[in-house]
Amino acid sequence: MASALKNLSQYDESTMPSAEGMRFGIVVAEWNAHITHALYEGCYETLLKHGALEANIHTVQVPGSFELPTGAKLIASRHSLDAVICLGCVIEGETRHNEYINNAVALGLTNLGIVSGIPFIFGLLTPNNEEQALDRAGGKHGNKGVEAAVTAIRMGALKQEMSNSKSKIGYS
Ligand code: DLZ
Repeated sequence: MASALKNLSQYDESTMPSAEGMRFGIVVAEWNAHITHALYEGCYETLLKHGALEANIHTVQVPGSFELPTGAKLIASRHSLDAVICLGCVIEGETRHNEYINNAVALGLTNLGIVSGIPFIFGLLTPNNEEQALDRAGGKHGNKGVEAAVTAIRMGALKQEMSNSKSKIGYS
């Protein structure tokens, strides 16, 4: 659903699993830091709000959004994690750099998730201009960092549930 119709910070709290005992990685891109740091704040606060412990949240910064998948792989190699949240903001410019970066991040995180079985969450803003970015980083459309944290908790719970279940997809 287009975010014109949706506030990215709104979700049904009554259906949220507890994040107590879950371990998270957060990777934050430094490009457009005034935006990505606002995403980070929303993300971090939401994890804590649902019971995650500060000691179980590991954060790294990477130079730009293109580096998010590599940063995500590095942090997942270092810690045992239930989900990795990637936060960045690629603003459209005069060239098509944004398309290359956004597609690379989407593909990179998809591949990491499928290969590892760890949820890698796409918390990348892809706005046409700075105003659209601000609207989604604590402005009138909420905060995509909150949405990314909510998705991470839900997927972390699914991962834990499937790890404990005998019936898995596959041949073994
Ligand atoms: C080069 C670049 C440009 C032009 N724009 C952005 C942007 O809007 N947001 C962002 O996160 N990163 C940008 N980058 C940097 C790339 O993501 C990457 O860090 C460099 O191309 C080096 O690999």
